[in-house]
Amino acid sequence: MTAPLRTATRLRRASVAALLALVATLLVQPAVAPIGVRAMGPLPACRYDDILTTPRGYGDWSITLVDTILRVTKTYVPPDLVPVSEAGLGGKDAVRLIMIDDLRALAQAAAAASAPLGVQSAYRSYAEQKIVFDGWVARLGYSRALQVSARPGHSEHQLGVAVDFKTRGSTSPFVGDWGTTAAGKWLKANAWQYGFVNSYPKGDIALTCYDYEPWHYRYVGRELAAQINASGLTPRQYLWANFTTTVVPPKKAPVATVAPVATAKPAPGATAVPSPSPTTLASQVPILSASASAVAPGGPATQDPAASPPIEAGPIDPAVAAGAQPALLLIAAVTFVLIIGGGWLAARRRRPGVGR
Ligand code: DAL
Repeated sequence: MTAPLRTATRLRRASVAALLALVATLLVQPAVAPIGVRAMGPLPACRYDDILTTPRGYGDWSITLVDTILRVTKTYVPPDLVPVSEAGLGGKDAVRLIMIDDLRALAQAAAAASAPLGVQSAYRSYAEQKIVFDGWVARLGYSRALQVSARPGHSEHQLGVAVDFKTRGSTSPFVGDWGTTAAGKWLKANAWQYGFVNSYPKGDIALTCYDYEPWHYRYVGRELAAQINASGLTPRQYLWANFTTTVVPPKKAPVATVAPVATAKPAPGATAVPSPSPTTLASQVPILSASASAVAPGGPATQDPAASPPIEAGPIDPAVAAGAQPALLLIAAVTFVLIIGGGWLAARRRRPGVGR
């Protein structure tokens, strides 16, 4: 075999090998995020940060995610707040107009099922949430307050779509396990049909980052509530996986610490947030690492996602999927060059008078 012919044969073999490598790479590479899912990576593990959430327009009321990391601005005040009395419920609390009809339907259905509802607390401004949170800090200390109350800017109550329910005529849902009362049980089973989802279900503190709150429901509309209910995910997981576009760095920047407020007195508004359960955070978060479950006394905890597996078993990190692209392009380019080069050399050899 002449030298050019040997070269052409080698090139052809190399082409086939490269092609096989390309196919193998395509088969083993992680799937890109499914269509319709736009998660910005795995659900961030519980920690305390102050990152502006996106989306957060007033029209995005159903999909805006606030949690212990993500927040809205101080000036976020929904433009269409109306008293809950417009839904036939007592009290002066307000909610957004967009949910009034479903709130009324919910209340009527609950009453018809001998589980009459009242409202403990609904919309809270940034300033009101600060009073409430500071009240809990004074009462329980900063670390424990973080588990029962959102810092200002981080509460679903500021979105105007959250309602803390109670049993109509009772003083508070915070004594004992309100989830076992007639109203609590009825809501758990039926609220989604009216567009409401429980934000902080029992046993899910590792996912929600807050204590169990059987009274705290968030309105997302009937369609989305049905989807969240069917998914079996917490609202935080579902919104993060499907709608949130905020980029959350793996770790909190060291300068973003929120100073504890140790001297504030419990305010009247403090009754609007849950009474803490004696259960400790650590005892409720078996799937979090020790670093995640320990909230440092007097200050917010940070959790290193690298030290514990991500909570969300869901969408692939687009960055991971994107990382495979340059390698694939390189393999494809090499394959292309080898095939063309091999063909050219073979043709050249066959042509009379060209080479030997
Ligand atoms: N109690 C909930 C977490 C809030 O303050 O919004």
